[in-house]
Amino acid sequence: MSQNLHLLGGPKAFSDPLHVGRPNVGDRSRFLARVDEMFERRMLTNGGPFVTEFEKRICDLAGVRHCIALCNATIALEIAIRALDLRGEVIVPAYTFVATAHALQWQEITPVFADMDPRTHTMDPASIERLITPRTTGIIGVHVWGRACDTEAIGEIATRRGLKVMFDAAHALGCSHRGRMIGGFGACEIFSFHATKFINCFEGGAVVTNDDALAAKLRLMRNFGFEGYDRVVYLGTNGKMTEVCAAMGITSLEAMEDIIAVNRLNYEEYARGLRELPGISLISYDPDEKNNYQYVVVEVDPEVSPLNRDELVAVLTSENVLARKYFWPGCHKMEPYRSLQPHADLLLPETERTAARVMVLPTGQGVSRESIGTICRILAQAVAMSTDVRAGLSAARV
Ligand code: T4K
Repeated sequence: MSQNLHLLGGPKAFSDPLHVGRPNVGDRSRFLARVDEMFERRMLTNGGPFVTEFEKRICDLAGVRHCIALCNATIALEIAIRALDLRGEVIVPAYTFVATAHALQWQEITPVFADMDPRTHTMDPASIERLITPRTTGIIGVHVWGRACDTEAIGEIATRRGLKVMFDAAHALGCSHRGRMIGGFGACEIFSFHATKFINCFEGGAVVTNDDALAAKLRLMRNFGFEGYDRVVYLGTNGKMTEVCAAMGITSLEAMEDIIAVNRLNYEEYARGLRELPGISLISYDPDEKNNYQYVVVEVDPEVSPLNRDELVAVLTSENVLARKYFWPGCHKMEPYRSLQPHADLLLPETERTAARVMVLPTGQGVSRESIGTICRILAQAVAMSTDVRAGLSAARV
C-alpha cells in the first residue's frame, strides 16, 4: 500500500466494510433445489427429512450417537443445562461469548466466572477448583476458537467433586482433541450454526451426546415435551430447527472441506504478512489436530507493539476493516454480571489481560488473499508510523 493511511489523509483502503463473520455460502443451486423439494413436500418444520439428514451428518462428523438440532446454540445451551438439571452455581469461563453465561442466568442459575489459561484461551482448571462451593452443580467448558479445553483436567475435577460437565463447542465443529473429534466430551456438547460460523444454517444449533437417556429428554424438551399428538410428558419449549435451515446446513456441510481449505490458506497468508511486526502474534492451531481455522486471532502485546490493540482496531476500522475485540471486556464486565458480581475481576487477572490484547480479523470465503495482504500492510504501516497514527487518532476523537 503506497498511499497514506486514511487517518493520515489517504483514501479508505476498502470502499465496503470487511466483516469478521461474513457468511460462507455453499453451492447455491443445490440449496435452491432443496428448497424446491421442501415446498413440494410441504414439510417446513417439526423434524422433516432435512433436519433428520442434517442430524445424521453431524453425528458422523463428530463421532457421536445423537444430535438434536435446534434453532440456535443459545437455546441449545439452555435446554442442555436444564436437561442436565444444573442449578445453583455453574462454573464458566469469563472469556467467552456472553451467550454461555446468559443461558445460565436466564434460568436463574448463577454463572461463576473462572479465569483462563493465556496460552490456550480456555478455562484454567486451577481456577475452577478455587470456585467450587456447596452450591456448585456443574462446569461448562468452552472450546474457544475451536481449541479444546483441558477436558481431562476438567473431567477429573468434576468426578472428584461430584459435578456435571458439558462443553460449549460453538466454535469447534470439525475440530479434534487428542485425535478424538470434539462432540463426544462431557455429558454433551453444543454446536452453533449461526450465519457467522464457518458452517451455517442461517441460524441454528445442536446438542450432541452419546447418552441415550439424555438425548431422549432433549428431543422432548425441544418440542414442548410432546410424545405423540396428545401426550405431554415433560416441561418443554419450542427449540426446533426448520427445514430451510437444515437444507442450508446440509449444503454448507457439503462445502466444509473447501471452506476449511480457504480458511487455512487465509490463516497462512496472515501469518506471512504479520510475522515481522513486533508484539503482534497470531494464535496457533495444533498441526496434529483437526482445526477449522474459522477465527484469525491476533494478540497485541502493549509492552512490545508501538500501538496497542485498541489503537490498531481503530486504524483498521478507519480503513473499513471491522476487526473485532472478542471477547472484550469479558462476560463479568457485561450486564447483569457487572452489577451482580462487581468484584469478579479480582479473580480474573488473565482474562482481564488477554481480553485487552485480542483482536479478530476477517476471514472465510468472502475475503481474498489480496485483501489480507492489504490488511497486513495497513498494520505494518500503522506500526511504522505510530507517532503520527496516535496523533491522527486523537485528532479524529476531537
Ligand atoms: N457460545 C459461543 C462460544 C459463541 O461464540 C456463540 C456465538 C454462542 C454460544 C451462541 O451461538 P448462537 O446462539 O448465535 O447460535 C457473533 C454471532 O452472532 C454469534 O453467533 C457468535 N457466537 C459471536 C462470536 O459472534 P456478534 O454480535 O459479535 O456479531 P454479528 O452477529 O453482528 O455478526 C458480525 C458481522 O458479520 C456483522 O456485523 C456483519 C456480518 N454479517 C453477519 C450476519 C449475521 C454478515 O455479513 N451477514 C450476516 O448474515 O456475534
